[in-house]
Amino acid sequence: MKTILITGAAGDVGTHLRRELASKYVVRASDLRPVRKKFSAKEKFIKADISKFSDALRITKGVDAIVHLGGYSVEGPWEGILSANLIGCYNVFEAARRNGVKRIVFPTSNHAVGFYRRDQTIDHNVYPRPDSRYGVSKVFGEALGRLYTDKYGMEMVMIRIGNVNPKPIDKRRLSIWISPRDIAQLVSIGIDRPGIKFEIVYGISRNKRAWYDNSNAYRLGYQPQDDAEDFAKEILSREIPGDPTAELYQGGIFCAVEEVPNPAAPPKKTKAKGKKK
Ligand code: 15L
Repeated sequence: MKTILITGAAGDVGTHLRRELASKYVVRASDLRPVRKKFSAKEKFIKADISKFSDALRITKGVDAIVHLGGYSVEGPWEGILSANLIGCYNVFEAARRNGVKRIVFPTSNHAVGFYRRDQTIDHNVYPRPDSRYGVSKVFGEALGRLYTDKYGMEMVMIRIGNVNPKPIDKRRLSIWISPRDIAQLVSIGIDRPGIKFEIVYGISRNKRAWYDNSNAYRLGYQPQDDAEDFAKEILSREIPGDPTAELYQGGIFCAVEEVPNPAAPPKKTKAKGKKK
């Protein structure tokens, strides 16, 4: 049985994966915070901060493959993204190389390509169009993976994940949803399929409303079991139209412009409470 390291193991996706993969691999789970539950007697938890290289070296030693989920999984402040997603990702890939771990599965994100429009179908060859600092950090991970394949012969599977959930939660997710068992299948292909150099696939179920041409995943043997369409009627009946920019693009609300405070602007006047006329 292969031993795999899952970083960011205490998060939602990490928890789904540990449960689904518990009988297939010996799982070494790592995170800043402890995992709430272990899914097999063989599962081992190691607390680690991947923004420290010494921690990354420690956790990657002696494993057959790495599923690198660790880091921010949504938009966040630049300092946090820089430390967890860029420095953290570099540390894990470089530590893997030094420890002789060849295979990395990197769950990147739909937000690496979130500025493609919803009326477009995109495949694994499109140029990235990140929709956020978070999306940019995922593009960084994809580029770093490409470098480590081309320069060091490492084997990389980049899964641009849509949204992992037991059920799709809204209209946008009808296009990008992936069930826990489908993401587990895709990650297993990423760990086990021989002959991988560098691959990009989309982490979605067999959704009727998909924006992605996921033929590269199918070529590698992916056979998704689920389709978000089974939940469409229920979801669409309660859907309220959202921000028009967000509705246009695949990344949704991540594409909306944030209000940036202008330091030169005079402070806004607030109405004083209880002032006499
Ligand atoms: C992601 O990349 C995030 O990790 C997840 O939390 C969701 O925001 C998802 O994308 C999504 O777009 O629904």
